[in-house]
Amino acid sequence: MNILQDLGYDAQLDTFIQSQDLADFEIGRIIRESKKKYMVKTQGGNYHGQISGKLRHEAKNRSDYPAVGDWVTIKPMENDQVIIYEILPRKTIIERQAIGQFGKKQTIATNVDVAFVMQDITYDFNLNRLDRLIAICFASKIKPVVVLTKIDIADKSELADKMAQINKRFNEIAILMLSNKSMEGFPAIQRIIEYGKTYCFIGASGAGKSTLINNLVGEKVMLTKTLREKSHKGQHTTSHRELFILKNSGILIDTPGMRELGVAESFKTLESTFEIIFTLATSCKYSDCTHLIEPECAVRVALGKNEIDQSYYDNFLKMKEEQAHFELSKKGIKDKEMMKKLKADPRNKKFRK
Ligand SMILES: Nc1nc2c(ncn2[C@@H]2O[C@H](COP(=O)(O)OP(=O)(O)OP(=O)(O)O)[C@@H](O)[C@H]2O)c(=O)[nH]1
Ligand SMILES: [Mg+2]
Ligand SMILES: [Zn+2]
Repeated sequence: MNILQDLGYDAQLDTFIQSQDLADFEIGRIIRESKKKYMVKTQGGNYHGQISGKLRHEAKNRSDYPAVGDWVTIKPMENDQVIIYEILPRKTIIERQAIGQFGKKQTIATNVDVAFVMQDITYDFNLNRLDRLIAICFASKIKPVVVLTKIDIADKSELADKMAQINKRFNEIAILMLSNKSMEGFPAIQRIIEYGKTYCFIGASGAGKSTLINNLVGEKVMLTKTLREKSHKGQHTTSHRELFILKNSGILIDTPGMRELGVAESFKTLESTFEIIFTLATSCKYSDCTHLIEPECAVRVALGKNEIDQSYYDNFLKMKEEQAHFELSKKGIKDKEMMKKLKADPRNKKFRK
């Protein structure tokens, strides 16, 4: 079997390569990236890739650097090192807005055919996040398949209720249910995966992306959350992107949970996600400023001057609300009266849109 074909090399790519003068180069696919360190797979094996000086000089944006899923031209060096010269045209790019940086995009993966949008159906269920993830797929012209995970620990009526909410919101999108524990729904996912096609797994941290990939590969190729399984600290288990080839089947790309799309599970998460707002907040007149109505609020001044994005600000408010709810529910405060009071407070007015 041809390794490049197992890796997803197809007719379109072949036509392009034949039309170019690439006789001096080998072709490979980026299978792993971690802080601009690359692993390239070629016909001959796996190599540590370094980008050429020319590629580095000509790179203006993050998207000009190789990403997992990219086909590249390379030349071998000593040992297991190669130089990466050029990124071949990308069929698709999954990218998202880099948070807090205008117009900056972050590449998640490239040459992806289908995105599995993973969503925990239990405590971390979040329709807005699902919205945002599906929007990313559509913006990237990649077909989304929603996978609702952990159905083994959800109760039946809860499951039905959430399915109804989802069906109301998204039509024409495939929605699957999965338990990585009982393996209910697993065969249906296996049946979707076709030889030579590339599938990227996206979704919040803890959704079960790496667990599913391990199950599909049939061995523990990715680390999954174990130790602090029950603490839901919003910490990430996967911190790099990596591609795996299934024997006689498709190609899978695991990605780290997307923090800014997730529920702010702790103040710390909120703080690191919205670093700019927290920095600005140190100049607000009131130390407990909510950045909604207070005078001399540095955040709203920055907003007025277009120094921060309206959507970034809105997202911050939304996530702050989610975080507040999360804190309350964590403390077991389900008192409806208190909720009402909270919502009646004009300072929380904007939180409810
Ligand atoms: N009960 C149950 N637990 C699951 C299921 N899927 C995953 N888990 C558990 O959920 C935790 C998180 O799973 P991971 O696969 O590490 O999640 P991830 O999406 O890769 O998270 P990041 O790498 O942080 O983005 C692990 O402890 C898994 O064992 C499921 O279907 N049912
Ligand atoms: Mg993971
Ligand atoms: Zn403020």
